[in-house]
Amino acid sequence: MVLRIVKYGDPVLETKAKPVTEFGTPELRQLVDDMFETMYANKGIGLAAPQVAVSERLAVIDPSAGEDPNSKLVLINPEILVKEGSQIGEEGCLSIPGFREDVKRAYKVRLRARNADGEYYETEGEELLSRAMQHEIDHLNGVLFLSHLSLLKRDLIRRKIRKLVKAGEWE
Ligand code: GNR
Ligand code: NI
Repeated sequence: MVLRIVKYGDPVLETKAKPVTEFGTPELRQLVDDMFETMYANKGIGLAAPQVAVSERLAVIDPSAGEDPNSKLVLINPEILVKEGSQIGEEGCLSIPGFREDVKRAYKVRLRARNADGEYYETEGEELLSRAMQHEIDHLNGVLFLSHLSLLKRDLIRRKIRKLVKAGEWE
């Protein structure tokens, strides 16, 4: 099932999500499936549970946007172990549609997470995958890419969104 993506302005996006405590349940598997379906339907490369109004530490990532079944990643209660280098690149967010800005991120990250069965695993990513991992883990901490912009850019985007809200063109 494709879920509704909440947009900037909804407090769930700026709330620190709670760890997942029950693994291997039908509910968790369904949520993971629905999150992949929602991400692909919106042509995203990542999606965090708070974006579908579920305040839990769970995100899905697929930098191939569905082209390569081997690139699907389920991150539950993820923790960044190591960050290396830096990169600057354009970033967007399905909860802030229509806005893209350059964001500085670590070039490479290594992280530890659990899968839907609760098994721990470690993985790493570079470039776009690393960027998506950092973007999704930010979501779990209630942080949006806007926080990484200058105050000036952030305020400009906030003002534009306020106009869209007034025009009834936001959510
Ligand atoms: O689809 C998405 N593309 C993207 C591009 C650069 C950096 C991060 C991302 S994640 C984003 C989908 C999204 O909002 N995930 O939370
Ligand atoms: Ni996002």
